[in-house]
Amino acid sequence: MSRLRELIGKPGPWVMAVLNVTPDSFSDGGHWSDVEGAVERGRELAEAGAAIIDVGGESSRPGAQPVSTRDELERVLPVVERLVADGHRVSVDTCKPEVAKASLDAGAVIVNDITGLSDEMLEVLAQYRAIGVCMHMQGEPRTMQVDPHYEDVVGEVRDYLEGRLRRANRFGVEVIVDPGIGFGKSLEHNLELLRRLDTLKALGAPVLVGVSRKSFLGRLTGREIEGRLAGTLACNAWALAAGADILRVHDIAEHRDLLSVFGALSESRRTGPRESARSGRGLAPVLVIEIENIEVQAHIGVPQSERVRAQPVRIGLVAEVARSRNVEDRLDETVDYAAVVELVRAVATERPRQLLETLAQDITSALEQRFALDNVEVRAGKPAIERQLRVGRLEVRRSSALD
Ligand code: HH2
Repeated sequence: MSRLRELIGKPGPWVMAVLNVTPDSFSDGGHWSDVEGAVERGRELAEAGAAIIDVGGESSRPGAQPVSTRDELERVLPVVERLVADGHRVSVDTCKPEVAKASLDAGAVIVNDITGLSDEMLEVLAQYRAIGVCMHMQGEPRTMQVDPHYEDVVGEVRDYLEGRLRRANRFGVEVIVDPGIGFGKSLEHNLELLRRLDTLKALGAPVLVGVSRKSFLGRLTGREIEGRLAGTLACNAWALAAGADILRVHDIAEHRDLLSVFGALSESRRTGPRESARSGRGLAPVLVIEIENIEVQAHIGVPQSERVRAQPVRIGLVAEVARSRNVEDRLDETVDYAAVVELVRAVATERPRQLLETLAQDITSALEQRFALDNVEVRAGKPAIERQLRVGRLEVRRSSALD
C-alpha cells in the first residue's frame, strides 16, 4: 500500500481543500487571514469531506509578490498546529524548506511545492518521511502568464515530472505529481494537459489536479471567480475519468457529491475486474511479472560491520502488471522491466539498513509508487546468512496483496 493511501486510511480519489491564510490569494485571499477564522474554516472543510487540508501562506496567482519566510511562518504555523491538534490531515503549500520543516514538525504530512521539490526540500521530506506534491510550472508566478511557450506541452510536462520523480526516488520520497494547471500555461496548454492526463498517470505516481475556479474556466464560461463552480466540477469529473487521484478544490461538499456519483459509476471499472479476479468470480485475466535473483551489493545487517561493508543480497519480486482481457502490443500496457530492476537496485543501495524486512518493505513501496503495479510481493535474502546457518534458502517476503 502506498504511504499516501496508508495516511488517508481509505481508497482514493480524494479531495484536498484549499485554505489560504493570505491577504491576496486569487479566490479566498483575505477571507481567512486571522488564525481563528482560518482554523474554523479548516474544521468546516474537513467536516464537509476534505481528506487533506492544504494550508498556504503565499499566493501564487499570476503577478503575486513573494513573501518572507518569517511572514509565511507566522501565517501558516499556528493554523497547521491547531488543525493537526484537532486530528486533521494537513498539507502545507510552500516552496520554502524552512516553512516545510516547521510545518512537518507541527504534524503536517504532505508538502505541496509549486516549484517542483528542490533537493533541499526532498531532504526535508526524507527526514520526516513526508509526501511531496511536485508541480510543474514554467517560469515564476510574477511573470509566468506572459506568453507561455512549449513545443509539446504534454511531453515537456511529463519529462519534467518524470525527472523529478527519479530524483525523489533517490531520496526515498513518495511523490504526487501535478501538471500545474494555470502555472505558465495558456488556455490551450491547460486543455491539452487535461485531455492527455493519462500520459501523466502512466508515470505511476498519484496525480493531483488543481483547476478550482481558475481563470481558464472564466475564459471558457465568461464567469467571474464566484461563478466558476460548474466549470470546476465539469473539469474535475473529466480529470477523475482520466485517473486523477487528488482534486485540489475550494468547494468541498460539491466535490464530495461528485466523488460519490463518480465512484458509483466507475466501480466495476476501477475495482471490479481486479476484485473479482481475486475472489475467483471474474474472468479478467491477470498479467503477472516475476523477476528472480536480482543481485545487489547492499549495506545490510544488525552488526555495524555489515552496514559498513557491502555484501551480496538477492532480491526477487512478483507483481500484477495489468488486468484486461486483451493487452495491446504496446509498452504502456505493461512496465519497463529494465526500469523495475534499476529501481530495485537504486532502493537497495540508497542507504544502510539493519533488516531485510525494511529493505523488502522499501522496495515494495517504491515499486508501487513508481509503477502501475498491484499485489506486489518482494523477497530478499542474504547468501552469507544461508551459508552461516547452513540452510538452503532464507528469505524475507513483503507482500501488499492483503493491504
Ligand atoms: N494552484 C494554486 C496553488 N497551489 N498547488 C498545486 N499542487 N496545484 C495547483 O494547481 C495549485 C497549487 C493556486 O490556487 P489558490 O491556492 O486558490 O490561489 P493562490 O495561489 O492565489 O493562493
